[in-house]
Amino acid sequence: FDTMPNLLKKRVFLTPDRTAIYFNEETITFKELYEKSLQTAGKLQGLGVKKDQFVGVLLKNHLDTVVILFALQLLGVKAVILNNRLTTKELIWQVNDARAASLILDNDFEQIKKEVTIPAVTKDQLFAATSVTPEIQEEINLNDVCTVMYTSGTTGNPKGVLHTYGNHWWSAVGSALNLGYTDSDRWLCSVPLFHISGYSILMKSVIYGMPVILHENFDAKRAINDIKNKHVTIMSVVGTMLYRLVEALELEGCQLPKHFRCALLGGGPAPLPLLEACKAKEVPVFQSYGMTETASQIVTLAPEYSIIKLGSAGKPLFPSQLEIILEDGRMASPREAGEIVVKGPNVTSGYLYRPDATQVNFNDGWFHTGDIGYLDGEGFLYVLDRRSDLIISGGENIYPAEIESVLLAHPDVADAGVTGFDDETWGQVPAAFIVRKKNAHITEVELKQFCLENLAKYKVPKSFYFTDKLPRNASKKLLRRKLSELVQEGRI
Ligand code: S0N
Ligand code: AMP
Ligand code: MG
Ligand code: MG
Ligand code: MG
Repeated sequence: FDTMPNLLKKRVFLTPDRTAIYFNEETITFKELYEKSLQTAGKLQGLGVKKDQFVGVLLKNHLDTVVILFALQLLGVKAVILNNRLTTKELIWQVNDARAASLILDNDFEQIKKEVTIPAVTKDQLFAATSVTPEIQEEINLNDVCTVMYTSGTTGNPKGVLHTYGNHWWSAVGSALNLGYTDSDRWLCSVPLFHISGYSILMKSVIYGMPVILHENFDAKRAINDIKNKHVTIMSVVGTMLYRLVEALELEGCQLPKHFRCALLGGGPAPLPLLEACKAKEVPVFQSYGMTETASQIVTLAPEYSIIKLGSAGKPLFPSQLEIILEDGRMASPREAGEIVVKGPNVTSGYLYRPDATQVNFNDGWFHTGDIGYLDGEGFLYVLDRRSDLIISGGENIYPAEIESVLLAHPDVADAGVTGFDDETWGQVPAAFIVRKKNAHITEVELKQFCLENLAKYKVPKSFYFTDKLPRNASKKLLRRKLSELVQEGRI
């Protein structure tokens, strides 16, 4: 059976007066959220937005964003949710790739508003528009696409990951069956709503009937305050955020209150020193493994194992399965490393307009993550390595190939290679290796500036090394791992 009542409508029917969102000094109930979303749906429809269209959304964490995202769900519009940190060039590429019919953006994204060729409406313009009676999707089909989020690839351009309503539903259910849910739970969302880490919290809010404390961005002090004063019990974090949180606790010489029961840690590897620092400060960390394609965590360490299985990402959530596959296609034995392959109702059905990429990544309903790991004898997952060459900086993904192609486009650059260096603050940061063209004198400063014009700031290499030749194998393939060795061995 693949239909369900509209999620927000159902939630309003069940518990209209419960708090849905705390945002700064504002608090709104599910009933108020529904009314605002309904009115906004009417305005969107008045502006020509229609069911089944793809519509770009470029909005910051804000109560208005929540309203707009649910308005789109009420209309049955597929939201293409864009990463605020990207450059105008990168954003326009994604909007075009998604064949978005229009774009809704925050008031201060002026550049893209000027450059984009589809109708673009700012949040202020949207809220000032006249409302018509919206045609609401009373039922949702679990196979219908709800959201699209772009993720970069090893080679080539970013791909739009499709999330159906079913993916979001099962992700929320799978999480609750593991973390549990009680009426006193309140989830702090200081991760971006444009990532599945943030959006999935909104879906949980509506599905569980749970209040969300929404922050515009992550600020450790503010997080600690709200955990105490607004009775936050769970929050989602990436490693960089958790480091800052523990640091702030140390600085203030305090601990988190007992009601805080879970820091859901995802988006990248969990360094052991971080886990140990959390243990010392009694911060209850739930390590997890997940990705945009799995509509948030798919593997999470249950609380009773957080100490004895330190470093493990846990076991697959109830609705999901996981296998380790060797290069020859055989299943790995316990402790034998291979590719992590996952299956479940939370896993994406594929990439937008990319049947080729979808086919490459799926085999009999199993999604090949490209990540490397092993299972211990009891079925606990240990993630060893990221998908090929992926650099994760503060929870944002960076693919070397993307930076290399920008560098290679510079007229003074003959060859370029990028690799990740370990970094205390961000986990990893990109470093660039450049071979200048003959008689060219391009400097680090100039190359950085060139990158800034073409790439989101977090993708701009933190260091540049100039060299005569890059390590390549016989078939001219760049050996990225050799790049860091050049530096370590002092040969550059
Ligand atoms: C780490 C964060 C909070 C840092 O942002 P901050 O401190 O607000 O920075 P800004 O004030 O905006 O900028 C200051 C300077 O820092 C640079 N900068 C910002 N971010 C980065 C970065 N990531 N890497 C490198 N540099 C960065 C700015 O450019 C600026 O530079 P200057 O000063 O030079 O101008 C922020 O990055 C953040 O929020 N990160 C988290 C993103 C995230 O949520 N990622 C997860 C994505 N993955 C998924 O969603 C799938 C997994 C998942 O679902 C999940 C993940 C985590 C937790 C739970 C789950 C789940 O399963 O539910
Ligand atoms: P994204 O969809 O942008 O969050 O990227 C997800 C990627 O982050 C995964 O494919 C992994 O490469 C990496 N990742 C997520 N969780 C972990 C973990 N627990 N340990 C190591 N890498 C992780
Ligand atoms: Mg900041
Ligand atoms: Mg989650
Ligand atoms: Mg990531």
